[in-house]
Amino acid sequence: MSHVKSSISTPHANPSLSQVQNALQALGLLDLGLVSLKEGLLDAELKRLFQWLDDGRQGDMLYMARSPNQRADPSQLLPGAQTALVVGLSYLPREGPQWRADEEQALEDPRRAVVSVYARGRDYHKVLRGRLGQLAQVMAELWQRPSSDFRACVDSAPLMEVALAAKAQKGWQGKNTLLLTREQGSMIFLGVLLTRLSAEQLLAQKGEEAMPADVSPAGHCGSCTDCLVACPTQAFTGPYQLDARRCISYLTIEHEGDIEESLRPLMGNRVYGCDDCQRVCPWNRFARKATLPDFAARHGLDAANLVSLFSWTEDEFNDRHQGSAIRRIGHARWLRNLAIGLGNALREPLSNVDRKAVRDALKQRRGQCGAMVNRHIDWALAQDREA
Ligand code: B12
Ligand code: SF4
Ligand code: SF4
Repeated sequence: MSHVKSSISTPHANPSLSQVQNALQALGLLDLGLVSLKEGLLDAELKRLFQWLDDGRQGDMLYMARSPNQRADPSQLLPGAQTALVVGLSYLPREGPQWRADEEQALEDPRRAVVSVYARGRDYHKVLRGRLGQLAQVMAELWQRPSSDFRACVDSAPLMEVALAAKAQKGWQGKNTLLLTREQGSMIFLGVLLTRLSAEQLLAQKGEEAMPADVSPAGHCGSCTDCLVACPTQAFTGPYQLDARRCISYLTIEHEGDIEESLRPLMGNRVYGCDDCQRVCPWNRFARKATLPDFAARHGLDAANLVSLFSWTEDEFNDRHQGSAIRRIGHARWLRNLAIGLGNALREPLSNVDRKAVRDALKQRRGQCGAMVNRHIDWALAQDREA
């Protein structure tokens, strides 16, 4: 925090957005722009959200169906909010091209367990919310406003972050439904700092421009459809249209019960989240490595194998995932996901040693961890092409 404060002068007679930009840089955050909030800003997106919910595409993410109107109305989160500052936080472990090659190799090895790259290190909610809190403090000091004039939102607040970020005009919503930028592709988390400061107050100096809120974002996907084609479970029903119920990210993280049998073989060795619709995106060739150390892989999660992760006891699971988003799914869902990966490994040509290790691991767990895990273990053993 001290280095952030020292990079700007506080308090300031005539604070301006460029000082905020300095603070963003010192905090390792990408400036994704500023949106002037006004009534009806997200009306078109709200309509589409209702359509999505009507179609049942949220599956059992009950929080998405709860008060949808609120998601399009930032003033419900911060009464009197006038402006939204949108930030990004990069989480890529390596530069774009190297990351893509490493992931492709891991996906092709049936023994490997592929955990989505965003979840291998510290929980981003904590990292990003902490940094937005520091940014709010800097701004409160600069403009001499109470901290209650700011509210940091990261993911879990009921707010349509991608839609809002697209309004800020430095990025666009891609056909994979994620926010992309020319500089960093989509390999960024999004955060929003709502403030009661107006755009006019923030843009005190000449040469700074507010984005008019009603301009619709021009995308740079062009005729590309790579993400739609690459999705292993065909979760996209069209460009910008995702049926979450088929998405591996939903199935492995959000969904509590059994995973539909027809989808299991399509999941391969993806055991927590999925990066395919981002890995293939041409814009992610330009994605840069994360600047913060927080997202570095823990406990070898960037090179783990299914059998070893499947052997973790519940205590080991809780200890090793302390401070990670993965802990929230709990040990049973973790084993469910890994059992599917192990079943898919048994469908592949494996050496005798590897095949035996997979079978033994599954049999050993059978009966230890509840009915749901057992059902997935039974399915996995039934996939053995050499049984
Ligand atoms: C629910 C949710 C999920 C669900 C549903 C995803 C979804 N696309 O809806 C599931 C569990 C599947 C999921 C998965 C992932 N998620 Co998620 N998720 C969210 C959450 C909480 C809400 C998203 C939402 O509002 N969905 C509702 C539907 C209706 O929104 P939508 O799909 O964007 O629909 C819009 C488009 O269809 C658009 N539209 C329709 N037609 C047209 C036509 C045109 C021309 C245009 C421009 C638009 C358009 O209108 C709709 C309304 O705006 C946000 C955080 C937040 N608070 O916003 C994070 C968030 C979107 N997720 C994030 C991430 C990182 C992921 C994963 C990559 C994680 C992973 N590696 O496994 C995957 C990616 C899957 C994917 N391709 O979306 C990040 C994305 C960052 C970024 N760069 O955009 C967010 C923003 C969290 C964060 N704070 O960083 N997620
Ligand atoms: S995250 Fe994976 S499963 Fe989900 S839409 Fe993207 S490619 Fe498909
Ligand atoms: S893969 Fe192509 S269509 Fe999909 S988001 Fe990237 S540029 Fe857009």
